[in-house]
Amino acid sequence: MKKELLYLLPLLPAAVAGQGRYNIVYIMTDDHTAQMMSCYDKRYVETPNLDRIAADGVKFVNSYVANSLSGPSRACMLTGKHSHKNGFTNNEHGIFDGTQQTMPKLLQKAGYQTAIIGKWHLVSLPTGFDYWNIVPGQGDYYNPNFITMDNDTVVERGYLTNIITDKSIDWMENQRDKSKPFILFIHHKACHRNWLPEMKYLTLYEDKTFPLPETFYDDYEGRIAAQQQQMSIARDIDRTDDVKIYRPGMESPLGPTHLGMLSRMDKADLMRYCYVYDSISNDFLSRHLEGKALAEFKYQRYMRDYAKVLKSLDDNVGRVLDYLEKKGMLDSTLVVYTSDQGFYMGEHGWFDKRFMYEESLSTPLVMRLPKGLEARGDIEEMVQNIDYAPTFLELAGVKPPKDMQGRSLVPLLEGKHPRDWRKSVYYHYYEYPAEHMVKRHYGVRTDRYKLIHFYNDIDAWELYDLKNDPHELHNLYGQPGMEKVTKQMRRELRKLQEEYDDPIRNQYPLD
Ligand code: SGN
Ligand code: CA
Repeated sequence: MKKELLYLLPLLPAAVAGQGRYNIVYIMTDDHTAQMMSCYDKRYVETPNLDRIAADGVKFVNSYVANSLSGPSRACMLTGKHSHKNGFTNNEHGIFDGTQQTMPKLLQKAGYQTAIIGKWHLVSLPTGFDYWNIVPGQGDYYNPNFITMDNDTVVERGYLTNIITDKSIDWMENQRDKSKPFILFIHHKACHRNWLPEMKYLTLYEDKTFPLPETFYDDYEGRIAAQQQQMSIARDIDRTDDVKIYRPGMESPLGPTHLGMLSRMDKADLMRYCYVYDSISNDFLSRHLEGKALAEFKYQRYMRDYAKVLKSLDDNVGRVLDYLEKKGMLDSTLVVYTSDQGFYMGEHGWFDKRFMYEESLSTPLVMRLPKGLEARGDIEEMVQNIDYAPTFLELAGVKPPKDMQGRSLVPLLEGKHPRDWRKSVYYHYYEYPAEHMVKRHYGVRTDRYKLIHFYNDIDAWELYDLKNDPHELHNLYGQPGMEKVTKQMRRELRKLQEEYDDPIRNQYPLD
């Protein structure tokens, strides 16, 4: 018997060990945040299909990323390692070293069929997959390009979220080797900027007014890095590409300075798009909004378009669940839904992510569990995207290699609560100077406190008491009375930097 299979036997629940190994369907979206998922937060939208996953399984309520940006997050997921170990620290200069050890490669070796469809964003071409079909870079919503395994670029007709799902179902139904267990990565562009809706949802949410988050008018007092960002809805969101305001007939998609991102649309769809967005622009131009009224107008446009894009995503997750149900595969398949990071929906006045504050450090994570994994409901333990690789390996009966830095979530999925579970998470963000101008920083979060150090061309510390200040408005670093907590948090940070072997600790030693 193969070594990998021997490892499997004592680990897997008896029912499953008898039937063969679990399949894994891993659905990852882009920039989808827990505030916009009704099983986490009921204020804004309904996401019935995403909620179905949690209802039949578990919802992680303390789920975090290691580096809140697309490429880095994907690299953490594939390798089970923090950015400084997998080498992909930022989108702007990163090329993923595809020769390194990854979870799909190890699963492949253990007899799994591996496939990835959709956004890849790691610059080098995928390795470790029996099948891949990816979009270049960020991908396009309308009539998108796809890169095939022969490295050809092909235009596909339609709306990206639907196409990725069609391809995923087709792979499961017609292309895979059905004698083997499989892992399928379904990676959506939704809900990434610029938020372009599917035709059937052009007017959805247009009559809805979204409540402003409490911190929309944050003044960033005591937070130097936050004062210097460029991701404010009031100031930085793009008037044409994001807010979709233009002078119809002059700057409109049909006029002389047409919006590049719409250039892929079919003519008939473009006419329908203009019919809706011309009237929004005309209405806006007639109102001459300023100050808060203008900021709030932009916020409503942002929320509506984001919510439209999300609606198509939710429908398509429902299609995958229906397919698995129809084929009788749910009992043998772990379905994971997550995002590459969280996002600001107007909190602190922002869109985008990157900061170690709660909205973008967190990421939604729900799992529909197959037969044999008994946990249900909310899981409170702190988990991180470096944990996915060891989890999938353990479920496949493969021993996670020692150099993986994440920890398998399988005990949590079995309903256990290991007493030695991590008490804090480590975070490190690198992409600066760059779009949105978020300073480089690293930090630690425990269940109560968060300590952040912004570094490079700045040297600023922040400390938050998440219990008394959940919105992170009051920086307590250096405040009288916080000496003991500061010392403990610095010690925790040093411990994690040593454990994860982050070389930044040599540049900024901690006492
Ligand atoms: C693009 C976006 C940014 C976004 C980055 C990274 N600008 O550059 O707003 O922060 O992607 O996003 S856009 O005008 O081109 O849309 S990530 O999720 O891929 O990391
Ligand atoms: Ca993203």
